[in-house]
Amino acid sequence: MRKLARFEFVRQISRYFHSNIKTASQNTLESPSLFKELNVARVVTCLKTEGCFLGLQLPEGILQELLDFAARNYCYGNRNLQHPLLVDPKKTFPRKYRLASYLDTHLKCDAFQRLKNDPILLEIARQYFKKPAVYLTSELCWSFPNQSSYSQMIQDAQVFHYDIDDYQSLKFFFYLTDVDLSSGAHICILKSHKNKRLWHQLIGQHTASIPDSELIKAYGEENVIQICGEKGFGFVEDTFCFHKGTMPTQKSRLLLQLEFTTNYYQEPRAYM
Ligand SMILES: O=C(O)CCC(=O)C(=O)O
Ligand SMILES: [Fe+2]
Repeated sequence: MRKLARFEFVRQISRYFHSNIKTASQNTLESPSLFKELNVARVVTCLKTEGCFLGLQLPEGILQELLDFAARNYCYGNRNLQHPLLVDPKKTFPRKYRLASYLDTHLKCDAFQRLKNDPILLEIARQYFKKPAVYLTSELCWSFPNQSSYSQMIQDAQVFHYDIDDYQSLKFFFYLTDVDLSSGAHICILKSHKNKRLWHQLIGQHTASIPDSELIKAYGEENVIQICGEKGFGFVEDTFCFHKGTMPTQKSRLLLQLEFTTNYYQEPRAYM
């Protein structure tokens, strides 16, 4: 799939085929949405034109539940099971790791399950894909102020890249800590989900090794947005947009991301 999905014309053609959702954990549980205020058509239009929509908001109760979960459960330094650590979101400070992921443990958190099955989030994805959406993967992860080499930045998704996890995919991101420019703002190059340079389609995920400055030049400085927001703030992005995280310099960031696609894959690429 990855070899093909990097090409825009292949993704266009794939829209006419049925999805392979037989094995997917597609959820049709009809619970009330946490995002009743959201205008789905507006979100979908924005995703089509800009590749990104800013303005999701977690209800306070769900945010608190996720933060409690994060405080009470182990996360794993640099995603290594040998390095369990407890991080209290109220007292975060620089750590010896660059990041710490809850790996799959957050799947047992009820608040996470509500998000994963949220009918409005699924509807946004369905209308955007023009096909049923399936949950593919997710991650709850800290990033800490630290030093990072260039190859670690590539590994940690802190250089511009695009994710090829299916022919169509959307990621919902939620900040669980306050995020400003010094605490891990996510950066997106709007409109870069379409009309990519042929070379950038050809080399696919290897675009991550192109210097950020070159990609900014190619897709326009005016399209680069640095996304800040208080805890509970969220946004949704077409993963074919060039995007990246940034390493915090002051305060740690806790981020939840959920990915929806049109096809299900047994072992999705969880990380870069
Ligand atoms: O950390 C971020 O803000 C971006 C993460 C990302 O792009 C990814 O996991 O693919
Ligand atoms: Fe990414």
